Amino acid sequence: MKHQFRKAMLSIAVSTALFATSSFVAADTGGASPDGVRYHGGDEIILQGFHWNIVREANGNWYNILNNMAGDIKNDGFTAIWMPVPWRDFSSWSSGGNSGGGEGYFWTDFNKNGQYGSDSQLQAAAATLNNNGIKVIYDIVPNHHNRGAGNDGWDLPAGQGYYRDDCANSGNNGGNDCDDGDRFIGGESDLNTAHPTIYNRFRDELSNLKNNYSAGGFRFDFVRGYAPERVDAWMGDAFSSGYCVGELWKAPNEYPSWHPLHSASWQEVIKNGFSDPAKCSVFDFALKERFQNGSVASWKDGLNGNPSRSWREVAVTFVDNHDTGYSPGQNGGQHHWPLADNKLRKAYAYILSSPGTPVV
Ligand code: 7SA
Ligand code: CA
Ligand code: CA
Repeated sequence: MKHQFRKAMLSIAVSTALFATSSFVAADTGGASPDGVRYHGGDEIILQGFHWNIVREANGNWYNILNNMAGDIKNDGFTAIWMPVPWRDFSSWSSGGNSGGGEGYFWTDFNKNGQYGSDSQLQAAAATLNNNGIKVIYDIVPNHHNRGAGNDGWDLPAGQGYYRDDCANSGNNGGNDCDDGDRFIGGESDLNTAHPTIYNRFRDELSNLKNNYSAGGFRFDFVRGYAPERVDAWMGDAFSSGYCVGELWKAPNEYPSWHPLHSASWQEVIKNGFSDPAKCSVFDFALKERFQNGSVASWKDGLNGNPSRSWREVAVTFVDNHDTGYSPGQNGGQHHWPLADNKLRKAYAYILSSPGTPVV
C-alpha cells in the first residue's frame, strides 16, 4: 500500500514539475544572487539521485541504472541530480538494532570504485546525465572519513595536525584548535579542514570532479562540522560558478547557551549560521521543521517563505531525504524525521509551487 501510495504521490509531484517546465525549454539560468550567494539555482528542480539502502538493494549497479534513466529524469522535468558521495566506503556498523555502512559518508579515500559502481561507470553516468542537460551535484563529506583504513595517501599519521584530536584541547567549539566546527559522533575521525594539506586535497578533488566527472556543483555534508567560510574558499578556488548547497541540520538549542544562534529561529540558523558566511544555498530545515511540527498555515514560515527575497532564494526545499524519510529495503531506511504520509502530497505540491529550489 505504502509503496503504491508513494508512486502515486511522486507521479503527482513529478507531473507538477513537468507542468512547471514542459511549457517551454528555457536556458539554464544562473542563480547568483545580488549579495553574492553563488549560483543558488535560479531555475533548478533537483532529484535526489539515491536513497539510503541503494548499496544493499543495487550494490555496484547504481551508476549504470542512473545512466539508463537519464532520459527519463530529463523528461520528468528535473534539471539537476544530487548524486551519492563518489568516494569508496567499506565501513559497516551496527548499534541499537540498526546497521549500515558503505553509503559513502564514512569514505576511505577519493578512489571512486565504491558500492554504487566503478569509476568508469560513474564517469559514463555523469556524462550522460550532463549531456541530457542535468546538472550533476556531488555529495561532499569534508568533516570526517574512515581514519586509518585508507590508501591513496589517506592513511595520515597522527600528531601532525591533520585530525581534530591532534591538538591540545583548547575548548574551541567544544573541541580543540584542530576543528573549527562540531565533531561527528566521538570526533576521532574528524579532519582538520583548515590544515593546508587537508584543505588542498579537497580543493583539488572538487576541481577533479568538475574537470573529469562532469560536476555542475556540490552538496556539502554536515556543515556544522567545519567553518562555513571553508565552503566559500573551496568553491572560490575550485568552482566559483558551480552550484552549491549545504546541509546544516542543527536545531537552535543545539548551540551553546552563550551562542547567538541558541535563541535564534531555524531560519536564522541556516541563513546566518551557514548560507551567508559560506556564500552557498542551504537546505530549508526551517520549512522541514514547520512540516513536522506546524499546521499547513505555518508552512509559510519556512526560509523559502521569508518576506525578504535574498532569504527566500537561497532556500533549497525538500520534504524528506535519505536521513529523514523511509527508504526501500533494510530497516525501511533511516526515517529519523519522516513526514506523515497524509501530508506528503500536499508538501510536495507546496515546494514545487513556492520559492526556493525544490528537491524531490
Ligand atoms: O532526531 C531527529 C530530529 O528530531 C526533531 O524533533 C532532530 C531535530 O533536532 C528535532 O527537532 O534532529 C537531530 O537528529 C539528527 C539526526 O541524527 C541530527 C540533527 O543535528 C539533530 O538536530 O542530524 C545529524 O545527523 C545526520 C545523520 C547528519 C546531520 O548532518 C547531523 O546534523 N546528516 C549527514 C551526515 C552524515 C555523516 O556524514 C550522514 O550520516 C548523513 O547521511 C548525512 O546526511 O568518529 C568515529 C566514530 C566514532 O566516534 C563512533 O563512536 C562510531 O560509532 C565512528 C562510528 N560512528 C558510526 C555511527 O555510529 C553510525 O551511525 C559511523 C561510522 O557510521 C554510522 O554513521 C552513519 C549515520 O548513522 C548515517 O546517518 C554515517 C556514516 O556511515 O552516515 C549517515
Ligand atoms: Ca540554473
Ligand atoms: Ca568537525
